[in-house]
Order: sequence, then C-alpha cells, then structure tokens
Amino acid sequence: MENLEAIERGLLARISSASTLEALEQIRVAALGRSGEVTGLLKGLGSLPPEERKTRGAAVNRLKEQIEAALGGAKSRLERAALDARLKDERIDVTLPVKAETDGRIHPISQTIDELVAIFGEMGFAVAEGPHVEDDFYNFTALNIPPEHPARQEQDTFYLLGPEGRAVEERKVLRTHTSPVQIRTMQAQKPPIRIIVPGRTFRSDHDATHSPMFHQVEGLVIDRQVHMGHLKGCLIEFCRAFFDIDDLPVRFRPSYFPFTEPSAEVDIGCSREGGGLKIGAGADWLEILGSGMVHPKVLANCGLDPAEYQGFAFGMGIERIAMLKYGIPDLRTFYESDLRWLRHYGFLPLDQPSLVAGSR
Ligand code: 2NL
Repeated sequence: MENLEAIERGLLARISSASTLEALEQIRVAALGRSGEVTGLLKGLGSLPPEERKTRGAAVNRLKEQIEAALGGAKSRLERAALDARLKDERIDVTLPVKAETDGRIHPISQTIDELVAIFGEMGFAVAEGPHVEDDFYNFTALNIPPEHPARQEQDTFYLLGPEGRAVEERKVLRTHTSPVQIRTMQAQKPPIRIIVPGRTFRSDHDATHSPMFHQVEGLVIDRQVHMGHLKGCLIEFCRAFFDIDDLPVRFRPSYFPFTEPSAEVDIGCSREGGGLKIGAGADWLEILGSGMVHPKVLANCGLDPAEYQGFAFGMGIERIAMLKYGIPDLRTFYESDLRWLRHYGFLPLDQPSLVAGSR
C-alpha cells in the first residue's frame, strides 16, 4: 500500500514550487482529477476490508483536504503575484503633463457653442436639439409668421422638392431658425422650461456677410410670472460673461418680431476709434441679439394658456458673435476648411470653456 506521507510530501513540494497558475492547474489535475493520484487512492478504498477501509479512508480524506487547502493557498498567492505584476507593468504617471502640442484644433463655431452652453448651463438652461428638415407649421405657422411674410418666399427659404402638388402646409423646409425646436419643446414638456437651442440654420442667401448655412442659438424661458425684467437680467448677464467684460454697457432697443411682443434688440457698447472695433465702453453701439416676450398666440399654438404662462425668447447668430469675440474678419472663411485658418483661429482641446474662466 502506498505511503500517504510520501505522497503528501511530494504533492506539497510541487504545489509550493509552482510558479504559474497553469502549472498549479496541472498539479491539481494530476492529484485530484478524474485519474489523479489522490482520486486513485479514494477509488482503491472500495476493495479493502471494512475495518481497514475506515482508518485508511479517514487518512486519504485528510490527505485530500490537505492538498485542496494547499492548492487554494497557492492559487491566491499566484493570483496576487500576477495582479502585482500587472499593476507594476501598467502603472501610469498621472502627474505627467498632458501632450498639448497636437495638430488638431477645435473650430471657432464649436468653441463658441461650448461657451454658450457653459454660460447658459450655469444659469440653469438645458440644451435642446431638433431636425434640420422641418414642416411649414413648426418653422412658420406656429411662430405667428403670416402666410405672406417675406421669410416664407421661395427666394429666402429652401423648400424641399416633394410629391407633385403637395399642399403649401405640407411643404418641407430647411429650418430658417432654430425656433421650431422650441415649439416642439413647448408641445412636449410642461413649464417651467429653460432651454437654449444651438444649431444649423439655412437661408437662400449668399454674399460676403451671408452664408446659405449658418448657426444660431436661441433661448426660451417659460414659467408663471416671467416678465421683461427676467429677460433683461438674463441677457445682460450673458453679454458680460460671453465678452468677459464685467461692466460692458448693454442697451435694449424696441423692435418687432412676429413671435414676440414686446420685442427688443440688444446692443452692446463699443468704440470705433481709428478704424478698429473695440467692444466695451465707448461712444458707439453694436447690435448682437434679438429678443422679446413670447407672443400669446405662439403660446396658444403650443397648447399653453397665455393667462397662466409667460416667457421670453432670444436669438443670435453664432458666426457673428464668434467673429466679434475672436476678431475673425470674414464670414466666408468659416466654411473653407482651410487648415492654416483653423490653426490660426482654432482652439486647443484643453481650452475648456467655463463661466469662471471668462468662458475662454
Ligand atoms: C434674431 C432674433 C429671436 C426669438 C428669436 C423665439 C422663439 C419662439 C418664440 C418666440 Cl419658439 N421667440 N425666438 C425671439 C426673438 C428674437 O431672434 O435676431 N436672431 C438671429
């Protein structure tokens, strides 16, 4: 009969010298597997007389438990060692400075949108987006834009070709402003609503100061008891944050839009001495955005009761405010994909906009 102590000594020695999990697994199979050494001892018990089987059985089972415990211990030891090796191997130095010299640049339009999101986000606005191809209803009718309004003319708006003889109300248009997204939001959500909508817009216009595709940001606030004071406070705060000038003069001038009543255009102070334009205090004014209290008819068109809810809205061109802030002289250069232009006017990925950093 085999010497159990010798078997145990042999197996324990092999287990403690196993240097990989794979080697350990081979030892386990050789000892406890279907045709393993210890398994063989257990199988052999059946042919022993009852008395001997009892004492021998207890000893073989003790051996089996010893080996299992030793295998478990060795497995933990090897796993820990493997983890330590990986941690050492894959260690990264998080204190290394980031690699800032990259050829990639953030386009000024993207940067400006990120800045708008940072500023209005801090004021509690969410960002909303919607389709570029719109129904006449969302782009014009819901906004109280009458059927004969010049903006609806073929020469100003891109109409999509559709089935022959499609009724005027069913015509699809490339949205001429981002307002349809606000209409959709008012239909879908209950007030209070505080959103900004940055995005592409399209008008059939192409010259030195107009591009057929350009970007707008509009804002919408709807709640009970919203008034012109909220509009003014919000937009003064925005202008000062965006241009990073704490005492920037801001002026509200009466205006007209079909979708707001009353309406106001917003100007900021500037000076034009010596040919150059400088934003800040000065003798001149520069128009930068349009705004107003949402027209009661627009609220009603969206299913809101104007006696219960009011709100204000505003809109501005992103190219225009980006050109003013970053001194970009020509609108057309935004879309030329000129890498030298992008290297000059673009932003590094690490120029993260934030409100405190003057959104720069
Ligand atoms: C401008 C002026 C403006 C709005 C946009 C708006 C949207 C809804 C309801 C009421 Cl859904 N108003 N938008 C209001 C006033 C001015 O934009 O000069 N944009 C470039």
